[in-house]
Amino acid sequence: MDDLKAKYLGLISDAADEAALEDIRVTAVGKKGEISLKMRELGKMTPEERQVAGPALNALKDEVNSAIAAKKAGLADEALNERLKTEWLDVTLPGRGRPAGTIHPISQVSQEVQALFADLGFSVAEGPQIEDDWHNFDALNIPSHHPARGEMDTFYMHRDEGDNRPPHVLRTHTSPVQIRSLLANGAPIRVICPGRVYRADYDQTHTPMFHQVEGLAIDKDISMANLKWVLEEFVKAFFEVDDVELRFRASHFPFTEPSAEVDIRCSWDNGQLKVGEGDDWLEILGSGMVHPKVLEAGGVDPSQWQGFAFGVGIDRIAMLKYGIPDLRAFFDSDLRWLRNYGFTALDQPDLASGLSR
Ligand code: 2NM
Repeated sequence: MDDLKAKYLGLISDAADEAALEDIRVTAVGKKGEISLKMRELGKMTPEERQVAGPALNALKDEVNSAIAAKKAGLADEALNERLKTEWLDVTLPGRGRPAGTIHPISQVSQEVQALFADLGFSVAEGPQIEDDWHNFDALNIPSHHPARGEMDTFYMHRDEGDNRPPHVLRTHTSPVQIRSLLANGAPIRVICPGRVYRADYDQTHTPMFHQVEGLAIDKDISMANLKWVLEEFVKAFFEVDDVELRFRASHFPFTEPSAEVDIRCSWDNGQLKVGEGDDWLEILGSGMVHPKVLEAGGVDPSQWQGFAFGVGIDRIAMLKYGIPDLRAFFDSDLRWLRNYGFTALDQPDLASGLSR
């Protein structure tokens, strides 16, 4: 027994790797191993012999098994240490940069606008892109004979013959989200609604899907003067200039009265836009005082509350701010274009450090 023990413990201690250990295990305590065969012979012994040999063999088997386990753990540690010696990494080295994706200019500008209006106390609301015609049209004082309702501009969801459910449309603006916000929260309210909108129009300057942000501010005494100030702050912060001049041109929208289209003073210098100076005017948004019927549709009493609303095209102001010439390239997913006009994911816009950097 002592010879067996010395032999196997020696072999185990000298084993070079896990495979050698496994060989030793099979030879010693495997089914047909030397120690296992000895245990089988217990049956042929006298009871007295067996009482001595049995426990001794069991102890030997246990000892061999634990020696193998200990050696195995030792080998694993050694192997790990060897690997660590060759596979080390200096985590204090500066990053190498990676071929990361970029933030699309539309996402960037949308976040810039949200950061900027958050600073003015506006919250952000989102809503469904498929709307019922009440939220998209009726609630916004767009009667059924209005041209905007015509099949030309609006994508209607399919209805089977005889399906008389109210029509659903791809929303043509984000105003229905403001109706939903009014119905959910009531007045006073300050909210902007960014998102995708859809119109059946496709040429140099129109895509059937584009992006809008609309703003709404309702309180007891909000006037056009507040609208003008908010829009000035918006334009100054967005285009990162100290001064702007706005021009309000009387206009017409069904959901506002009075309504105004807003231009900003600018100049074009070698195709490069300069905001705030020059002899040109650039139309950038539509606005007005929310129509009493729209307030009513939003569950707000127009004899108590009033306020302004405006709508801006995100794609358009993105092109203007970042000098992007072709609208349709926005939606081509061309990697070269995305790398050129995209933004790094690490620069989230905030007012303190400058919106775009
Ligand atoms: C515009 C122009 C003028 C507008 C109106 C509303 C609502 F829902 F409050 F009535 N939201 N946005 C609005 C007003 C949008 O876009 C050119």
